[in-house]
Amino acid sequence: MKSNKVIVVLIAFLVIFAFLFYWLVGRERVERNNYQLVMITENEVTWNCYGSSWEKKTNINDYNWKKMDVFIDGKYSGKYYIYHDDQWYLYDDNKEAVDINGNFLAIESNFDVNAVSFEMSEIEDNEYVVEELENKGLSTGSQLTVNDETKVDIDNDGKEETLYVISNTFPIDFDTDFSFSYVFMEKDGQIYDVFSNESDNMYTAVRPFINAIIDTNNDGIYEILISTAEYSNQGQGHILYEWKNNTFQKIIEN
Ligand SMILES: [Ca+2]
Ligand SMILES: [Ca+2]
Repeated sequence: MKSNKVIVVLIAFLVIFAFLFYWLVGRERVERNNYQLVMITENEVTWNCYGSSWEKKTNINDYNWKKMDVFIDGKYSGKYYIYHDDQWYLYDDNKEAVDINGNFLAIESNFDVNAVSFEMSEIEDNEYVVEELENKGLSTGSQLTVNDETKVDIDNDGKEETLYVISNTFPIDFDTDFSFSYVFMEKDGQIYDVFSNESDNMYTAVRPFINAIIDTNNDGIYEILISTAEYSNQGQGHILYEWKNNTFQKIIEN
């Protein structure tokens, strides 16, 4: 009887040890192997995602002549061969050049990536814009140069959230000594900030836009890629956010 008990205890220990070993060492490896994704934006940097860990790669020429899923201005455009020289170029199956009119995003993955084909439209109801401006201590009568929204079920709960982009950057017909840009989400009557940029100098201010709404890790929750344009239009920045614990968190940026 006694030796039976010892065997049971030993087996229990082995099971617990195997479970802990998998949890600490194997799980990450399994995750890395499960979902892999490469995301290429207009910068000369690619983002590679293995499970939940992201890496930046600068060897962009490795992707030359790879066939990838291409999105232009948030809309799925098709599978094209991509090629980088002084900028990114696209080619179809006959190796004919395809124009890129808009913001380019290319994706390669070992799973079926769920991305939203979305369109921005002018904000219909000002209620949450007024609330956001008040939250930021700004005049609710502030003139805007960007005033866009789109509706998406970001958190996969069956109800659409609204994503707002507002900005007073790069004005043509008015002056301002304070530039601001905010991207925020309204969910169940609450505002959640995604991106904000404020500047006293209009030449350093940046204007954001929603570049992609895409589930990069296949967990059913969409991530949001915010890209930013600088006044000079020379540079672009990119930040990927995830909705986690009721807040937007940066995953990776460049
Ligand atoms: Ca929702
Ligand atoms: Ca996700």
